[in-house]
Amino acid sequence: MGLERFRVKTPGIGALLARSLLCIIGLLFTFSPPVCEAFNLDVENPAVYSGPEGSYFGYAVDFYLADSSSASVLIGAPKANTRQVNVTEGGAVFYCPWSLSQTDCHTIEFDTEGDRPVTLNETQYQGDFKSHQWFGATVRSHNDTILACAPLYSWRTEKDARLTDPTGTCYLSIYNFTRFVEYAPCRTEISTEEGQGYCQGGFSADFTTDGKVVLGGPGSYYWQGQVISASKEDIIKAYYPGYFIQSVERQIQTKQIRSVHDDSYQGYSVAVGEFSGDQVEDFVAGVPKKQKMLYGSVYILNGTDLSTMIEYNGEQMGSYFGSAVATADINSDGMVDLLVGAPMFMVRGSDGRLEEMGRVYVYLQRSPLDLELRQPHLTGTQSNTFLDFCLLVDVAISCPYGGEDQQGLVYIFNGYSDGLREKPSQVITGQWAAGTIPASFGFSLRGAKDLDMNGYPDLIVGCFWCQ
Ligand SMILES: [Ca+2]
Ligand SMILES: [Ca+2]
Ligand SMILES: [Ca+2]
Repeated sequence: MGLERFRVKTPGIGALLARSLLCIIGLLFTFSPPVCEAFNLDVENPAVYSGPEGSYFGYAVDFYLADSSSASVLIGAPKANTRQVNVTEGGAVFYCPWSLSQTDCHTIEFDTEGDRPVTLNETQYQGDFKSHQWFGATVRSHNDTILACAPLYSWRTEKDARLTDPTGTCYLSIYNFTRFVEYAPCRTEISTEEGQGYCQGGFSADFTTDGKVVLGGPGSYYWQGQVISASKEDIIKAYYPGYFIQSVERQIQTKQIRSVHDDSYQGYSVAVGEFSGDQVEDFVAGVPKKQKMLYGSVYILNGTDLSTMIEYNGEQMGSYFGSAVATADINSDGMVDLLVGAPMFMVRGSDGRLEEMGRVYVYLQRSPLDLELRQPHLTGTQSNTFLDFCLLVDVAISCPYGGEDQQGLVYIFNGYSDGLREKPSQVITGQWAAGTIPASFGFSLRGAKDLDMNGYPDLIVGCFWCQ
């Protein structure tokens, strides 16, 4: 297991890079203007962080920049063992202070408790099921706040029938590790698969610029999926230890719709950005199994009420269009643009066989609610891209199982006034011997933040199976 951090060493003149990342299953993008022409990530001297064997350390990554004087890296290890009593592989998030020489990471104590009991009809039952909950599969930071989720967390509903519902749960570390609160918006009375019982809240997550939390829960309502959002302040106010069901003021969520939308997985991926022309940031939700033929969709949801403002559909059956979404101002015109990944997109190879190459779609925002799909699309050139893409304006696109030995590849594409360049400016390869297990280099990516304070953004590449 390892996690590589690359420093930018030789940026072009006037380069202040914008960079964004998009990954399928987690996705990444942020950016800052202006677009630059040339830069290189220093891949010779990456800082490498490692975690416990088998913990999937690197499954999720993010920067943590709580103040201007320190920088660090957050690393999710969803199969890590914790000190929680009687919990097996509860999962953890590691905090790794940035330094080239030092690799001492320690876990963040989001939740130290084992499974909590619940009393029903004067009988005590096990209320939580935290073993194998995948805590740390999703990690996002916003200033001095960290959101980390366990999408496979289950609880015993407060119903007479003994049900355990995988609602998922999330925790926030607030005020720079001084307080921790739980946020489990799918743990409601609307249980079982017809309600929010199979929500897997926190399967995807993001923060708006002003610190609102947005969660994807792709399993709600017979896997229609849903998107839920609340402000950090309201989540903190609603938190009361010991209560399984919380009522968060002003929380908004998408509702159940017609059964034809069952099994479409809305919220498999989420992102934020301003698309409607007001000052309330909107949400992008991937719906990768939308429609009977699994073409997949992406919705742009109004940030005020979550109504669907725009819907884009995939072009190929089973391509998993929307399993990764990302927002960034790729062409530096001041308006955020949208990137959508379809990792299973098939292309006919030279031998005539169809191969999963993956494709990324770039939608440039021309004016509010008016996005233009740029051509040509970025299509993978290596088979076995399987899951990923990350982009950078510079967009990084990763193919965690790409490359001849499936050791994983990360491509860097430069942005320009009319979108993204067709050819990558840099290709980074996983730097370890290929083993029998695909290395997953690039499974998670984050960029656009500056760790070593040299003025150039850095890139974190997670690799949870690397040896
Ligand atoms: Ca808006
Ligand atoms: Ca733009
Ligand atoms: Ca830097």
